[in-house]
Amino acid sequence: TVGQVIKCKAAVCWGAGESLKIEEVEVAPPKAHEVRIKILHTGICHTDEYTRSGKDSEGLFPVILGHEGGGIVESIGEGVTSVAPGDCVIPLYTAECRECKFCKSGKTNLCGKVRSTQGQGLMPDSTSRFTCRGQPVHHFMGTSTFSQYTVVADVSVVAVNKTAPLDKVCLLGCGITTAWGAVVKQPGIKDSTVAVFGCGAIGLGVISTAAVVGASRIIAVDINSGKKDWALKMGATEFVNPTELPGGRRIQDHLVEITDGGFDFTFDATGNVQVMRVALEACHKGWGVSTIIGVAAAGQEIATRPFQLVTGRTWRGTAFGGVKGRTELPGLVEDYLNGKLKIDEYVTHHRKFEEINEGFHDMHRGDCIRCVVDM
Ligand code: NAD
Ligand code: AHE
Ligand code: ZN
Repeated sequence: TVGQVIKCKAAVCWGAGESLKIEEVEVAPPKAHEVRIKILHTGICHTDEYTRSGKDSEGLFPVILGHEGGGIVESIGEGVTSVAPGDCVIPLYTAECRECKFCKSGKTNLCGKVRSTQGQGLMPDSTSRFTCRGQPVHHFMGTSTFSQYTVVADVSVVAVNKTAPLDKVCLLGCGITTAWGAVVKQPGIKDSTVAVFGCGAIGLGVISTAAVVGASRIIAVDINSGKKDWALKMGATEFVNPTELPGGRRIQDHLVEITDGGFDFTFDATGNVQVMRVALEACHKGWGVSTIIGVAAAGQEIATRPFQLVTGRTWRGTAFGGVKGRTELPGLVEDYLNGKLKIDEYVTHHRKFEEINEGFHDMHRGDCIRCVVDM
């Protein structure tokens, strides 16, 4: 198949709000500095649903979604040296070129090399490698893992230990890494109080990592009380459902009261801008730091009284947990293999590729942490 167009199945989303359709697609061979990957497994992240539903201001259609995949390199284009055919790989929606201003700054994991074409749903040469029913189909987040074969930039993929089970470590492509990084790259969590809003895979990962790092108190907040057992199992010390507070009490008032002034650290893992405000206002005066992980719909904006910041609270955010994928993911895979990082616990559902839309429904039902799709 090297150098040839591959025909395979992919889940195509033809328009905002539509279900995915399993279609036969043509996947062109990788050009220079590109890698074609046979995807074996992919998670479904809330961000895939966000873009499918039409809430993403960068959303483009038709598109092949998916950014939490694992696979095997099928072939490489000219000039690719970082991975080879047969390698076990994880596609990276946050590239790492090691040459751009961002990568060289030492201050961020965001990379500038392919981000603008990635945002246009295209490869770095501004064209697509996917064709369906005679028309080009957009790439998504530089990964498009809802296809049996995908093409990514060489800066957007990392080889990991060949013995790693891809149906588990695929989750390092987004959810688990994001949560892990959001905590370990934030100094001072040890012996501190932490609140986590939203107990999906991201929030639970934050809870789990905060517990490992040694937070003294971890309060999980979710409107679904079914998440209580999950949160406690992952290391939360308490659980609060804001909709069950007596007399319609405001959640931020309740949290500030039970923590003698608020938290050292809070995290939003809901994507709801009202919750982001609550998370900021639940921080302790003088030093509390609130991190936004959740992704908000197009047109949504955050608000608070500037006085909240004047009086020493910090509002920040993180993408992919601040993790540099090519440098750090192989180590996270080793941590998983050595029993130091939880992944299995998050996989509550498995779906065959043909049932991928059911996987999206699973996500909405509230008892699903992650659904892994077997390609
Ligand atoms: P999820 O849908 O599995 O979990 C969200 C949780 O939030 C659910 O348990 C839900 O009950 C809870 N929730 C919803 N509204 C709430 C409210 N008002 N108060 C408290 N809890 C509420 O989603 P996920 O896959 O865990 O992703 C969480 C968010 O993180 C999404 O917005 C996703 O797009 C975003 N995300 C961001 C990054 C990043 O790099 N910044 C990476 C991955 C995911
Ligand atoms: N396209 C959206 C923003 C989406 C967004 O913030 N994505 C996160 C990753 S979510 C993974 O599940 C991210 O990494 N953002 C940084 C980046 O470069 O995209 C919008 O609002 O336009
Ligand atoms: Zn994601």
